[in-house]
Amino acid sequence: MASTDRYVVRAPGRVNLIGEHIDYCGLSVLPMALRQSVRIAFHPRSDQETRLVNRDPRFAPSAFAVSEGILRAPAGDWGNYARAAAQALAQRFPDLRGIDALVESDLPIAAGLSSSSALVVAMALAIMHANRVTVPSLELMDLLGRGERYVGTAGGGMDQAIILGAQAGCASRIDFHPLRLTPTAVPADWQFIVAWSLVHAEKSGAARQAYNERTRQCDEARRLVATRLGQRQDTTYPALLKAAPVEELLQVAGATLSDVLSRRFRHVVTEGTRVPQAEAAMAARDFTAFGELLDASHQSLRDDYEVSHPELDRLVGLAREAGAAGARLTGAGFGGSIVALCRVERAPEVVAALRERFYAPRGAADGVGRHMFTAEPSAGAEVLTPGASPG
Ligand code: NG1
Repeated sequence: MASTDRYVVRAPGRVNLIGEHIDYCGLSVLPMALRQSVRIAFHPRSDQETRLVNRDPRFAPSAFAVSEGILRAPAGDWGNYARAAAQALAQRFPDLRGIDALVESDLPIAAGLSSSSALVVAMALAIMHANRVTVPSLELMDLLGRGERYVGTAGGGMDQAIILGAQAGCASRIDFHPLRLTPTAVPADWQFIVAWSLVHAEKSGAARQAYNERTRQCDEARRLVATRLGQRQDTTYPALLKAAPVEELLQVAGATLSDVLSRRFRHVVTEGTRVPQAEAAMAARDFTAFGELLDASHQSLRDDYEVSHPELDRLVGLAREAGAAGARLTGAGFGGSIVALCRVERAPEVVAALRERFYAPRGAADGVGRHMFTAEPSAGAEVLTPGASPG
């Protein structure tokens, strides 16, 4: 059934530098793509069947037919991310053929680094390539952002956008409605370090419920504040931030919302203002200002948004003590990873301190290269030369 043509597609993971839990509020974010990626070697088939084998033995082979209504595998099954991509494309193009695919990845799983969206994007590019169909880049980001909700998470569109649209050497501000990416070069003497807390943030389990609950809370807070301000109920967060100064919005929120909703709202609007400040600090190479914004973001995520974890707080504290200019949890939280900023020449010291003070006491010093790495701002997803090895 499979043709003999063999292709390889690569989709990177991402680290979000700042702008956490606000993409689904329509506010801008500032991520960059990583060197670590999901790679799929594939053959086009002549029928709709799709067969996936993962080099990682934790993930059992998975098969389905590409169609507009693909039945889900049980929650938590990795094959659902491939199904999400296939279904999103099938809803747009009739009669797509499937692929035989070998999947491999050097991205830590459930670590807040978007291994799942990287799989969605890689799979979509593979199916598109096999069928010789194309979708303009911004449209594809949007299609896959919505498509990934197939797995049951009410996610925003940051991950698919940066995975497809990243530029090497740059972080990108992503604006939504309309979707737009604006790159800023990461200064050559800045080093972002990513460190995993050793706590999995399982998006198929409790973390998904907590994530979806945050999206509902933000929405409710937004409607109530808009109404109180005499605005339409469907006024967006970006529109609210244009309509009134942050201090006034926070005052109104304090007087209108429950304590919890008021704190969720405060995270969203303050984080929304930190993103353009961080982008400007990066463009101006203002290392100290960028570090302070990372710290403020972490505090807000920990105290107001309540998505941190004691192990993330510990890593952030240790990174700061070791000389990082700032550090914060990155991704959805509830476990996962932190990102810390330091000068390139200080990076070995910070890495050594985290190894000794975080990983060694937890018996994880040996695998430290898999748990912690220096982040290289990398290019977005691509189909590699035919016949190239996935490795
Ligand atoms: P991760 O870290 O991959 O679970 C999730 C969402 C993002 C964004 C962040 C929090 C998906 C696919 N990704 O990312 O859209 O909301 O949380 O900033 O749902």
